[in-house]
Amino acid sequence: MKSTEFEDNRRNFIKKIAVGGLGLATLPLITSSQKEEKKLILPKSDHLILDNTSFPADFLWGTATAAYQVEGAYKEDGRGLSIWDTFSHIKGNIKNNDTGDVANDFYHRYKSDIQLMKDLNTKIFRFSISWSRIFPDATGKPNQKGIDFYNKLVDELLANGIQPFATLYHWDLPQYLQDKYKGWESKETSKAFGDYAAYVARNLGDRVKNFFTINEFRTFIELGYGAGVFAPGLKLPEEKLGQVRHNGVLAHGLAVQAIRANSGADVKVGLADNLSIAVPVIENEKNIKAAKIAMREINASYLTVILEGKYTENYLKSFGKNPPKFTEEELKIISSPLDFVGLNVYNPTHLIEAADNKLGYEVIPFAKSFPTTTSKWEYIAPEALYWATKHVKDIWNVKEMYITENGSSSTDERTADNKIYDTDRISFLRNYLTQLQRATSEGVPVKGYFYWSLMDNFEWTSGYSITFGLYNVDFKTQKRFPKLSAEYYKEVATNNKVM
Ligand code: PNW
Repeated sequence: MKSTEFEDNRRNFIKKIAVGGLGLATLPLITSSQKEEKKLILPKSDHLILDNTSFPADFLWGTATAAYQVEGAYKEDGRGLSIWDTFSHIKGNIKNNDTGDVANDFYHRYKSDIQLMKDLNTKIFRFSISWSRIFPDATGKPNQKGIDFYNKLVDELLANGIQPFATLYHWDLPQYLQDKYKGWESKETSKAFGDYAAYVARNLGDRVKNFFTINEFRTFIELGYGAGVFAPGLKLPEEKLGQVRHNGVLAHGLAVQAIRANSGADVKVGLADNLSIAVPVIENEKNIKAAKIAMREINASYLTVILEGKYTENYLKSFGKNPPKFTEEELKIISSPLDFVGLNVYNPTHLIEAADNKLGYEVIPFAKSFPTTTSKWEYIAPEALYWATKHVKDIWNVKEMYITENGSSSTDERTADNKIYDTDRISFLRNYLTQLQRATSEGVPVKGYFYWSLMDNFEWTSGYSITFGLYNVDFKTQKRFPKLSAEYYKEVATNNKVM
């Protein structure tokens, strides 16, 4: 087709839309009769929701943070240093040479920040525990003041009607483990993680009923030990990375067992994984099938081995002569049964089309013009939330899930009268939550959603320049300002609906 013809067709198309020539009959909209049909085919149950906005009655709404990103107080009350302290203090590693030394000063301001959670009408909060507050040095002796901080935090949350969900590892490895064992390159670190998990479960398990072992293997391993842009800043070759990944999932399994052995039967445990998400580029049957095949392969090193207890053949073959070293016994530990799976979902990682090749699928590239948030990796594609949860249910038959993170980074300008009209974040949320509602309305067992993040915070290598919060933070004064999205999210949490 000549470009002029293309232009003509385009113009006609636009004209047709303008005059209403392309009506409902030709556009793939859900008509009211289809909606009726959807209502009729759903079995009757209290848990199934029969409209296009509501969530199940017991659905939980919350927000999330992580220790190094908000706590600050990096030398207080006997806290040891972590690899993120070391990494952020090296000039040039972080935008504007920002560090988490003070961050949001959550260590001292947790009480007023819990009031912000309350103002949002949220009932769950996901935070992480700083390993080096609890075990600050290589002696293995716990630091009472470290655990005391989390005791106070948990008590204050419960007193305010908010259930604590604790993550044990959100990337701030004690520096002495990096120095002594090369961190995650060694199984000694996996074992140390198990011991730390046991201690935390013994001390908090009477009040914290939900634990996540590890947050986002892919990010801290591939970026920290592979690309060298996250702490500890290493660029290991693929065969060594294979071992790091294995040691990471082994640590998860050891922690699951340690938590079970050191707390009551009412304590639940899972992980928070940013799984790779295969989205069928066109939602037809053959692409959906291909995307399911792709899911197992693209998550081979983390979620697949955790939920299946084995690495896929293709994954092991990819190492040639140097596959990671592991035993059958370790695979059993890694795949210890979980109570729930937490999913961090921001964007699809793979757009998939069915293909007549060995794999059965092909990866379609993202268009250069694909929209993103202010984080250039964050493609705006709400359907990622639907497919992530749907695949995890269909492939691995997971019975309970949480969205442990989802959120948008925006420009967030504050007006002269301290208002932040983050309308892009509201649009992001409305669209992503619509896709989550689509999943729950089909019976995908998602129990709750944690918005990332309660407030702007130390966004790793981007320092304070990238903001995901519902609350804006003036880091000079530590004042918090609700964004318009905070108002939006409160409405969602209050009405249990997409608004
Ligand atoms: C996640 N990437 O990190 C983390 O769990 C949070 O700590 C973080 O603040 C949040 O998402 C927003 O970034 C990621 O470069 C960091 O693809 C980087 C990437 C993905 C996730």
